[in-house]
Parts: sequence; structure tokens; C-alpha cells
Amino acid sequence: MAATATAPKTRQPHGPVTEPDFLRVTRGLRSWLLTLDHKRIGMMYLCGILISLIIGGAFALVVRTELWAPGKQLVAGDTYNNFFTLHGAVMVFLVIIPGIPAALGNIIMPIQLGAPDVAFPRLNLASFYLWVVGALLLVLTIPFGSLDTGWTLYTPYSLETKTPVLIAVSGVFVLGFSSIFTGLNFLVTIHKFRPQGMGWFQLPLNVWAIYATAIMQVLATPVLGITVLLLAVERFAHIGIFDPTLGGDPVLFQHFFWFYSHPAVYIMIIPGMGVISELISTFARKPIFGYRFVAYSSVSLALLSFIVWGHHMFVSGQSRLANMVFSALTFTVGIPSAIKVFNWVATLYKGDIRLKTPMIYALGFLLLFTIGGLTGLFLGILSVDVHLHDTYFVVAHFHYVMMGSTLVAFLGALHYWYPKFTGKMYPEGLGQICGLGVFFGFNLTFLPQFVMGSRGMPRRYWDYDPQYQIFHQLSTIGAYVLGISIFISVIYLFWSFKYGRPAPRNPWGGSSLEWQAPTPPTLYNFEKPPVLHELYNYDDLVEVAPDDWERMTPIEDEPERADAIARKTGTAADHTRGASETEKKLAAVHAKAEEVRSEQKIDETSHGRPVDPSKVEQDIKDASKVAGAGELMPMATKPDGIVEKAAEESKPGSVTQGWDVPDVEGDKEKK
Ligand code: HEM
Ligand SMILES: [Cu+2]
Repeated sequence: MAATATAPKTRQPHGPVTEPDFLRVTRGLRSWLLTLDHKRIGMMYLCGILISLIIGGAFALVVRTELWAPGKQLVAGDTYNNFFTLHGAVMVFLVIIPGIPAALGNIIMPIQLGAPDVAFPRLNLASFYLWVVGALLLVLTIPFGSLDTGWTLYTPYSLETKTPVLIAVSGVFVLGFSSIFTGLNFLVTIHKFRPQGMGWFQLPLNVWAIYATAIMQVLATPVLGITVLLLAVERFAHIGIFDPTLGGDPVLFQHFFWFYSHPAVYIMIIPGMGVISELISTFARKPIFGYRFVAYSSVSLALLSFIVWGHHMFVSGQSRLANMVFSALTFTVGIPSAIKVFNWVATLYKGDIRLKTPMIYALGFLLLFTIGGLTGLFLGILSVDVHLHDTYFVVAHFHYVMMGSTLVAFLGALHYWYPKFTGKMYPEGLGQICGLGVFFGFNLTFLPQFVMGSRGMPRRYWDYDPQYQIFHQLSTIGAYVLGISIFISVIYLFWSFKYGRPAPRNPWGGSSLEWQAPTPPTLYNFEKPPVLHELYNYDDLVEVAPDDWERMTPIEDEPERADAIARKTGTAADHTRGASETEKKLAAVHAKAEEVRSEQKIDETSHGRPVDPSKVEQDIKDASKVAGAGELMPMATKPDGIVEKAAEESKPGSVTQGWDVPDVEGDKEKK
């Protein structure tokens, strides 16, 4: 590292951006509503999610205000039930589950892959409209008397209540399909749209996390669909599956529900963990410690999350043996979770830490997730859970993980990538203040809930014993601090979209491919195929002006260049420590590719690319054959006349061309 830090470097030129960006390439409401561009679809999700967040937040403030003192403050008991149910349903199904993957994942993940779009742009748009339909159905429950079952819809009450359960479960059913289609789309995109040379272990950890999430979305969500369908059928046709008076079993509903909803909590948290890895690495200017462990732990969390659902039913009359097995299995989830936390802390160690707004959220996440995860382990202990089940302790636990972790990660990610997709900077000082407001407000809201829960305050109660009042009041004050901080953030994010100062290409010195795309990106994200650099390597990134980072390339004389190559190969090998043979061969291919690249002359007009990219691609293919590493993904290439086509495509009903993905020999053989 030291050798290259002193070597003279030259700015890697990007060249002027010649195409209009995706926000400007076409105009008008229709061009947005019928768009097939993943960034626009992601931004529409984002608007919907932020609006839902404000609505869900307002419901929460009603609940907290009611709890300021024992007895009636604002709303009566029945209305209180409506408010906490709607709050939970909106936050879970409309905000937290789609928050990172569908909104930010959609906008950023394809760019991180160097891809022009997701694999199925039309399916992507369909998923968005399914989300809209599902959201509207949930809203429609309000004029029909509002739901009062809690977001968990437990039987037998959900079979008896006069409130509009059918409308609500139709909404949940439709939202489930939105989630499944998004998952499918991302799985195929990650498998098929990686550029040439980007193997699985060169994927940014955010992409790994989205991949693990997508597996769960595809495997678990159908169970939710079936569960709510059965609930609906039971309600109107009385088939006797959940209704005890007809010989059904109400606890069966809980099993079905948690078979989805426990993995769902990982559908919420894993994407958060993915962005945290990106944020911590970028703002500590260090490669992530134990990349492979962090990547694998996402996948192992995804798999483990399928076998612990019974921990929600320790006191529902489950057999003792089942209780013991589920309790033991619950503890295994702590292992991959802890691996991540330790690796993030190790990444921070001796890092060059920069406390920008996204990093404030990332550091907050570390603390809040640790508390949330550890209290989950307390709840996993059988004897402890008998005491704590259905108390405010559980409420505090899941808010630490859902809100303290996932929502905080979402806000961090939103600030991190905001300049990239809007082309504008948000007000940094205000961002930092609101970030701290979220952190302190959050803790003030939920720490007292651990205390009152452990003292026996039950959840979902409208009235309470005066001994709990002080905890409720602290919690309500915290909720207002939290609510105001988030509200101000949402306001300045919308405001900056119009009035913010223009953002540079790479404001944080990020190393992944999205920072090579123009800001805001063009319709197909890149004007030229991006250059693959070593993942999470910040050595060549220099802050040329405040919040404006450029990659520098050492090019002057032979020894330095050799050093750079050696360093790259050295670290590439490091990256694949403990790797399979194929991975080692791949590393060799990358080393070769790097050598080939640096032997090409780089001149001003080539945008930092070697003069003849086709030759390099051929060389990489040859090298991969020599190394026997099997086929590499071909880099998707952009058709000519892209701007004219874009205008053509935005007309409703026309066909998107996408980038042509050249056939490689391996592909042909398979067919
Ligand atoms: C780190 C490992 C975790 C463990 C060991 C764990 C364990 C538990 C246990 C045992 C319960 C049942 C408590 C009871 O009902 O008495 C529970 C409830 C819950 N947990 Fe976790 N949890 C973990 C992480 C998470 C995460 C990451 C999320 C969400 C992002 C989450 C969300 C929830 C929710 C929503 C509930 C209760 C829902 C309800 O009853 O309404 N948990 N957790
Ligand atoms: Cu669970």
C-alpha cells in the first residue's frame, strides 16, 4: 500500500457525458408510469415507501400519544386496536419488506453489477403495480371499518372479527406476489448479468445480500400467500381448518404464518446488512474484513431462518420436544449474525473513518442491531420467554431489529446513494443532525420498553397500571423526536431533488461500479462498459475536491506499474484465501486480465479504458481458457443509437431492446 501511495498518479479520465441522464431522457408522467427503467421503477417504489412511512409513522404517534397516561387520552380502545394494527401492517408489508430490495435494490443493484437493467424489466414494472394494488387494498380497509387483528392476523379472532379481514388479506396476497416477482427478477439478474470477469466473490456484499434475500422471497412468500388464502376461505366457506368450533386448529395458522414471517424478518434485515457492509467499508476506507464470511453468513442466515419459526409458539401449546428443538435452533441464528457484527467492527478497526450522514446511520445500526439480536437470544431461552412473551420486551426486541436496524440501514443507504440517482446532494449538516435525532429518539422510545416489558407490561393494551407510566412517557417523547427527525429527512430529501447542489460522480469515494456511472446514470447506466477494479480497494481513490473522489492510476514507469500489478494480484490471491480450485483459477484470470489492461496504452480519449477493448475481452477469454476456469459472463454491450431508441421505447407499448448479450461458446453448448 505504501509503495503506491507515494507513486505519482494520473487522474483516470471519464470523458464528457454525451447522453442525457435517465431523469431527462424522456419527460412527462406517462414516461414514468410506463417506464421499464429499473431506476425509475425503483424511484416510484421509493416515493410510495416514503409516503407509507409517513402514514405508518403518524399511526404510531397516535398509539404513543394515547399511551401517555392510563385511561383514554386520544382514542377509545377499539380505535386504538385499529391504529396499532394499521401501523404494523403498513410498516411491515409496505415499508420494511420492500424498502431496501425493491426500492434501493432496484435502483442500485443492476448498476453495481455493471448491468444495463434487471433481467425482466416488464416483470419489474408489474411488481411495482402489484405493490400499488396491495397498498391500496390495505388503505381500503380504513373506510370499511379498519382492521383490528394486529398485523399477525392470528386465528381464531381473525375469523370472528367484523372488521374487513378479507380486504386486508387480499392486499397481503397481492403484495406477496410483488415480492416473489422482485426476488425472481433479482436472482436471474445476478446470475446472468454480471459482467465478464466479475465472479461470485467479486460481487459487492450488497449484491450478495440481495441475492440471499431473493432466495427467501421466492421460497418463503408463497407460504404467506397460501396461509392468507386459507384464512380467507375459512372465513367465507368455513372449511374447518383453523376454526376450532369446526374441528380446525388455530395454532396451525401460527405455524403457517411464522413459517413465512420468520424468514420474512430476514427478508427485512439481510438487505440492511448488505448496505451496512458497503457503508462501513467506504467510510472506513478499508476492504471489508472477512469478505467471504460476510457473504456466506448472509446465505446461511437465509437458510437457518427457515427452521426456527417455532420460537414464536413456545407458549401456544407446542410440545416440549418441539420447544426444545426450536429453542436450540434459534441460537444458531446468532452465529452468522455475530460473524457479521465482528467483521464490521474489525473493518472499522484502524480505519480512516469519515462521519458522513450514511456512516452515522451505519454506526447506529451496529449498536442497535447488536441489542436487537442479543435480546432475540434472551427470548429464545424457553424459561425466559414464558415470562416475556407478549410483553413490551418483545415489542422492543423487534423494533430494535426492524426499525433500529433495517429502517436505519435503509435511511443510511438512501443518503449514500441519493446523490447517484438524483444527481443532487442533500444538506449534509441537516442530515447528520437528523441521523443523530433518529438514533437518540429511537433509543429513548424503545429502551424503556425493555424495562416495562420485563416488569410485565403486556403488549397491545390500551390501558395500563400507573407503575408503567414513566416508561410510557419516556417512550412517547422519544417517539416524537424520532418522528420529527424522520419527517425532516423526508422533507429535505424531496426538497434537494429540485434544489440541491449538483452531485459529483463519486461523492464518497466508493469503489464499486455504480460510482463509475455518470451522475445521474444514463438510461442504460453506463456510457462505456465500466472498468472492473479490485473490490473494496480504496488505494487509488483520491479526494480531488471536497466530496469529489477520482480514481488515480499509477502509470509513469515500469517498476511502479509492476508493483501495482503485483499488489493487485497479491490482494486478489488474498481475496481467494481458502478458495476452491476454480476460484484460484479465476483469480489468476483476473491477474492476467489486469496485466493485459495495464499493458494497453491508456489515452485521454479512451475514458480510462484500454485503447482496444475488444482485444482485451478476447485476451480475457483466452486467459480463462488457459486457466481452465470455465466460461466467464460476457459483458453486456449497448446497441448503437441508444438515445433515439430510448425515446422510441418510452412510447407506451413499444419493446425495449436492452443490451445485446453476446452468445459465448459455453452457452451454445448448453442449448
Ligand atoms: C438475531 C437473531 C434473532 C433472534 C434469536 C430472535 C428471536 C426471537 C424470538 C425468540 C421471538 C419470539 C418472542 C415471543 O414472541 O415471545 C422473536 C420475536 C420477533 N422477532 Fe426476533 N429474533 C432475531 C432477530 C430478528 C430480526 C432481525 C427481526 C426483524 C428484522 C426480528 C423480528 C421479530 C418480530 C417481528 C418478532 C415478534 C412479532 C410479533 O409477535 O408480533 N427478529 N424474535
Ligand atoms: Cu422469529
